[in-house]
Amino acid sequence: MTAVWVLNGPNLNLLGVREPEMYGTATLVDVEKSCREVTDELGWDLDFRQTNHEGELVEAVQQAGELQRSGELAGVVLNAGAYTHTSVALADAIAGSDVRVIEVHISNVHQREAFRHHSYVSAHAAGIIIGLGVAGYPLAIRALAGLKLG
Ligand code: CA2
Repeated sequence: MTAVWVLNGPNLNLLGVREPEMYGTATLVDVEKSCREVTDELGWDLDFRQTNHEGELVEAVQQAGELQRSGELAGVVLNAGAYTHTSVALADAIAGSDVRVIEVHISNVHQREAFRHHSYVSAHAAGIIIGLGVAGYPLAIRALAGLKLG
């Protein structure tokens, strides 16, 4: 069965609990449900995770690359949170593992502080979905399905 991994970075466990004006009222559990609706429809397996630790994201990306090489993974939906703007290690992991990544951001980072305008992930992403709220997650899974077929 084809799998997709959805990886969430630091503080995304607070989704729906704090800052609803910026990130909306959906919780990460709600986001996982919306992703599972799409993977069920596609007949895919979903692995949905959140971590506050940079090294765990790096390791997950490396493992995802191995799984993709073995033909078992369509790719990764990645909201790396603030590590998007800081992590050369994460960028190196994506480039080094050659894993297919759709980068997602809930908020429109380009309407926010200048330090959020640069992403270390984007140069290595197959595509980017920014500013569509949590709807970006299931859309990113559909994008992976399109890329896999195409
Ligand atoms: O818009 C996004 O998805 C971000 O990746 C979210 C990150 C932020 O650092 C990026 O610049 C853009 C922050 C995730 C923290 O999420 C929270 C959710 C609710 C309350 C507090 C933080």
